Amino acid sequence: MTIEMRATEAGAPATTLDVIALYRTMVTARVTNDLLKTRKTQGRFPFYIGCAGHESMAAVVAALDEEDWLALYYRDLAAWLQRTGDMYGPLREAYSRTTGPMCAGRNMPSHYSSKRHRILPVFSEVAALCPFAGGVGFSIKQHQGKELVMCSTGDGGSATNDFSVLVRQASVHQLPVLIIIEDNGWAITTPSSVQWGGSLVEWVGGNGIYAEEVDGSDALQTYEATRRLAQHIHSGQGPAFMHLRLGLLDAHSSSTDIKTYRNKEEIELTAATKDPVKNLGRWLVEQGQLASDDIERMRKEIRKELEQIEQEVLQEPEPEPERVLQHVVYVPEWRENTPRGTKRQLTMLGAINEALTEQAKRDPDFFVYGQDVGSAKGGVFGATAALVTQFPGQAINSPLNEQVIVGIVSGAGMKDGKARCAEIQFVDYHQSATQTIRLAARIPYQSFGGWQTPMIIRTKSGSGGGGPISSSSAGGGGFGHSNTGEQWFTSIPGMITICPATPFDAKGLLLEAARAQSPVTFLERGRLYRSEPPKDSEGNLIAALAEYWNVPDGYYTLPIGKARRVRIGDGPVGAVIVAWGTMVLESCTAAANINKRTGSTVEIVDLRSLAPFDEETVAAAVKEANRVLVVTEESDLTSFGRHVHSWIVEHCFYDLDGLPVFVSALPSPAAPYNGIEETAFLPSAKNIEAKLEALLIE
Ligand SMILES: Cc1ncc(C[n+]2csc(CCOP(=O)(O)OP(=O)(O)O)c2C)c(N)n1
Repeated sequence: MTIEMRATEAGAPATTLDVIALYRTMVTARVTNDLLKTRKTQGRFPFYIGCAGHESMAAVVAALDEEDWLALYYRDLAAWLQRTGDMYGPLREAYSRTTGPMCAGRNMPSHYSSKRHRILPVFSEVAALCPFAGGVGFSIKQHQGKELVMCSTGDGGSATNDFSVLVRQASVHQLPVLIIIEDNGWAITTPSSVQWGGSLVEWVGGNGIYAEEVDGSDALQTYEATRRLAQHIHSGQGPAFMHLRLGLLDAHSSSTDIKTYRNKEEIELTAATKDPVKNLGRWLVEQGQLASDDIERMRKEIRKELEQIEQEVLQEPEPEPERVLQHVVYVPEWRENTPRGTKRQLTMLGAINEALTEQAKRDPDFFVYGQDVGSAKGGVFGATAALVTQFPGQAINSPLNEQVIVGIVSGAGMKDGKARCAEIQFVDYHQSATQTIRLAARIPYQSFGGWQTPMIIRTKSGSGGGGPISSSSAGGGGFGHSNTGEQWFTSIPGMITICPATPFDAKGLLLEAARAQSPVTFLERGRLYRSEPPKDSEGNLIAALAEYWNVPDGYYTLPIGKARRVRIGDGPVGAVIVAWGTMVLESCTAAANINKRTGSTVEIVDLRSLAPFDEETVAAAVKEANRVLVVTEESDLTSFGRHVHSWIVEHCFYDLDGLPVFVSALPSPAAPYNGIEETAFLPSAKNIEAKLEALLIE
């Protein structure tokens, strides 16, 4: 049966809905739900979370176009079925089969995901997909696409930061986003009255987003409302919001006992009045479109079909243990390329400016998004100044919200597989975006390679500004401006972390980062932004490193995961220093001083790339020198430097003459503001020289 749906807004086209097909999808969702619930109770798999009461989401999807993107949540089985028609998928994921279309059996069931069907990968973290959905909407708008992105979450989800982030992204940038709160009255045992004060429609509406409350127990009303809101978006009037009132017909999940928090009367009333499947079935019978028998027959047919599907699925393979490390991280395969451009001496800031404009030249979709980056100053440090001049429109100002920034950039990257760049002014401030960053790095693993999240996060890190520690006074960054960052990012599986020491490396590595399919954190040391090449304590240039201040014109890339070896002196190597960022300069100064005083040759291994780090080069250098120092600007707590130190002990033990020496900042929160304390806190050439000297005479 098809029915003409009214055009409820001027200019909105009337549409035809096959109501019986919609009803069948809703029944399929309910029957699948009941089967999986039973199988979980029978102990056939560990967990199930259901959709009963939320089946009208099939009507939402029916009202959208196939090209529209979906950011669902775990109750949206009906939406999955409506979009994909795939009855196998939910069973394959429940039984953890490698054939699972969402995550190949790697994640819990009900985590809907399909690149082919434009369904973004659902997280267990409630509403965590919201900021990514904003990024997809941003990209649609940038490309002047005709589609929209629909993002749904529960009433509990409406209280999350992620939800507020999406509201802000959508309203500030007027994105083609339809946000739906599926309000079933409960967040596990907490009633929705605890999630917001006043009216949700007014709350969201106050952001300039058109908002409506809709009865989700009525699938046809839900369909009509979705058409209306989609039309609002398509006509260029900005984002829309639906507060969809539903009833939850089951317990929260297979781990919850409904009777412990809901009373019998309320459960019965909900079942009697808010069941969208029953309500639509009743309406079809009243309309004479179906007989009561038809409904029962349909249910049985579907159950039989599902049981057959289940038998097939049970023959399909479960994961082998060997695949556990597959799809953790995608490090781009470096393509040999020789920089041909004329070399000029540049600062690291100059090199970064050039990398960003080179990337914009190659990819018109590339942009940098962050606070102040679109101003003539080019962000607080001027890293995007050239982009602003040469490619206006590709350096875009964001609101002061790091999660908004990361969501926009990662969502846009997921949509078309191309990296854009987020600028976080100081690495300390990434902290409000931590969840989104970590999840972006998890997406390829969770979806078993179904999705990639290319994205560069550029951020100023390390103490203060103004030149290497040994050649300048205090950086003065103080708290909030001087954390190093590697301790936060190198611990994220799936994240690539880079920390260049020289302008040449900064440009080549930043351009290579844009080729990565995994997120890259690019730690720019504030002290190195305008730094001169390093000098020894008598003011002589250290030529072995200084050459990397000469930067070629044009495009070139350098490999991620490869360290650089810098040798100070001509004789056999007496010790090797493993360092990165500012500490490479400090280490070179220390090594040059030692070489001058004692004649000893010292090698510096500049890791450049921290995750992954170049284990092969570190091992080879240790084998040659037998004595090693690890130097890090991080506080002496659990840190990346400690990890490298421990790795050397574990893997190079028999090549060592003694315990590797560890040099770091002190175990306090970050570099204090005043110069005296800051100098006491940070490692510098002086400390390194003293440790090096002791090690060499050991
Ligand atoms: C960020 C986060 N906090 C807590 C949880 C644990 N948790 C899982 S579901 C849930 C309730 C979600 O309620 P709601 O958004 O209303 O959706 P419903 O399950 O009621 O459909 C909670 C607290 C989680 N998964 N994520």
